[in-house]
Amino acid sequence: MRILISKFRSAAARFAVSRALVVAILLGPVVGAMLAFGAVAAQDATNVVTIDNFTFTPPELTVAVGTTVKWVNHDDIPHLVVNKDKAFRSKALDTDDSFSHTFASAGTFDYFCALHPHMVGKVIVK
Ligand SMILES: [Cu+2]
Repeated sequence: MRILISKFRSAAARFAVSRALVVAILLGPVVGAMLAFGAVAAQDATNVVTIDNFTFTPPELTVAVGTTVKWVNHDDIPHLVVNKDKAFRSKALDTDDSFSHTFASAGTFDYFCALHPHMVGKVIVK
C-alpha cells in the first residue's frame, strides 16, 4: 500500500512538472509578443509631441535621421503644425487628430501653429 502511494505521488509530481512545461511553452510567444509590443510602445512615446493647452510638449525634441515624429492634439480646438522652412505642414488637427513627419535629413526644424503663431516648437535631427 505504501509503495502504491509513493508511486502515485511521483506520478503526480511528474504530471505537475510536465504541466508547468506546457504552460511555459504556451506562454512563451505571448510573453515575447508583450515584450515586443512594450518596446514598440516605448519607442513611439519618445517620438510623440503632444499639444495640450496651446503648448507643444516637449518643446524641443532631438531625434536621429530617419525618425518619424508624431504630433497629437489633445486640445478641444484645432491646431496646425507648420515648419518655418516649409519642410512639413499638417492639416488642421481636431481633438485627438495626429500628424506624422519622417525626417530624412539632419537639421534644425522650427515649427509653429498657423492658427496660434505664439505656439512654437523645434525638432533637431542628428
Ligand atoms: Cu494652434
